[in-house]
Amino acid sequence: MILEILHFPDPRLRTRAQFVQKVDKTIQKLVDDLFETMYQAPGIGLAATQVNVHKRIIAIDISEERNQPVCLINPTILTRDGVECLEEGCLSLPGIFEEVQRAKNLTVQALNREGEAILLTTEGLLSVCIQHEMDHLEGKLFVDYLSPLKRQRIRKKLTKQTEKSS
Ligand code: GNR
Ligand code: NI
Repeated sequence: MILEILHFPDPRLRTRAQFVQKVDKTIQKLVDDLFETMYQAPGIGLAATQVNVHKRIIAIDISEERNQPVCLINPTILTRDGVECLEEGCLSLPGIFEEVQRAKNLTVQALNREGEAILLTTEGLLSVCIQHEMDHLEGKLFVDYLSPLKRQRIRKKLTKQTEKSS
């Protein structure tokens, strides 16, 4: 099922997500819907927060072939190292692309779609994407790293777009 993606400055994007207590059928269905929504958008990641579900669940696939899904439930960053500066986009900020500085190397602990504990070592784009998605779970967006002036410009641009389409 394709889910509707919230757009900045929707205040619901500022919600802090809750930990998943048990990875059951309902959670797995949500994971599948997140991937379906992410692939059709198309995006390389999607956090449950973006579809107004405030649970700590992330879907990622940075592969060209779109065949390497990474599902992270209750993710925690154990170690971070190095610096990566990439231009980021966000499905909740259509048409906005800005450079953000993040850690380059991570070790991340999470549960997978089966509810099993996994440990990931990541670098580059995958690390950036994980940090971007984990920010969503905290109600944070990449525009929060920009200057207030830049953020205000983006807010105006996106508010105008919404007015036009409604
Ligand atoms: O599709 C996406 N592309 C992207 C590019 C650089 C850094 C992060 C991302 S994530 C984004 C999809 C999205 O909004 N995820 O929350
Ligand atoms: Ni995003």
